[in-house]
Amino acid sequence: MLKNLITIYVVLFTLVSSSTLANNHQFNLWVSGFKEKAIKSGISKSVVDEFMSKVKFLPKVIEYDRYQPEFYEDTFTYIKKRTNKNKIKKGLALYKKEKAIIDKVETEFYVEKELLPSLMGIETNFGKYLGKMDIISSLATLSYDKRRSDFFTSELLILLNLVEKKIIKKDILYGSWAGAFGNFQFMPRTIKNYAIDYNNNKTIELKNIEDSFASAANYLNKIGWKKNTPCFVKIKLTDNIPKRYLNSSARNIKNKKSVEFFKKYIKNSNKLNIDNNLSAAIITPDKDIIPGSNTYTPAYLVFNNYEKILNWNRSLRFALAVCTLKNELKNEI
Ligand SMILES: [Ca+2]
Repeated sequence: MLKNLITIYVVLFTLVSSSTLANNHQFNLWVSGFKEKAIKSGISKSVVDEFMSKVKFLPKVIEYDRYQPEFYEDTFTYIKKRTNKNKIKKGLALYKKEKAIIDKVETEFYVEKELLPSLMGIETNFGKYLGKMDIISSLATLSYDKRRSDFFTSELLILLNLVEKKIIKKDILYGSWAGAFGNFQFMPRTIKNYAIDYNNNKTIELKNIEDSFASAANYLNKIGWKKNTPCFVKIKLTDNIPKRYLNSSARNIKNKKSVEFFKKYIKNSNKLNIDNNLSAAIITPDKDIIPGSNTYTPAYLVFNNYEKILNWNRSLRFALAVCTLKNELKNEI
């Protein structure tokens, strides 16, 4: 019996380690191909060699990619966890501490002063969880993986380019498992398109308050955030709402109509204090995701600004949490 068990163990161990070896071999082949591609795209050989010779396949990154807990949490739990009293207190403390820069950025980029602390609070718990992954290896692992290879390959090329041009410093490339970086978790393309060296020291530091707040505000402004217009309102739907109006995917918010149009499907709609002409959509974030959930509850009427937060992170719950915290902070500031 013991002998059999040992044999099984040895066979399993051999299988596992040979598959790891095969995986590493395949990954190294991918790295060689990527290096050629990067050099052809105009990145210098010295930068490519420096960064891609140390790169590692990170099995954990693939695990995280396949399991994203927010998909399994119901909306109520998700929002409650992330916008509790402690969060509000920390958001207020951050605002008080950085009032000068936050007020300056508010005026310059037309974003409400409570918006940036809310985003930072939900993204990284006010800078507490910036991620400790080597993001070159994270991006390489996800580029090598088949699921979203093209997307991550181009993110990795952009990152190497930013390092080569010394726009970001090479010794601070630690972030989330998906390659996002800094107080607001910018992906390389977002850094390239929207990040700002606000304190004028010739480098963009996304863990620094001045650069990260101005960069986040610039990003929101450029993608069309409208200051002092609503993000969402919670509603109760009537039973006769046609199913086509219910959005449960963050990929593409469909069937937008005016607030006035939707009022016939909303209980107590006379109490809604929202401009009738605003373009809106209905989301029911638990539908299709939480087993056995009631299709119509919870339901929210969402507006332009809500979709801007989705640009940031394609999760219906994430955007609801950001706007909920924003409302809470607005009441206190
Ligand atoms: Ca700077």
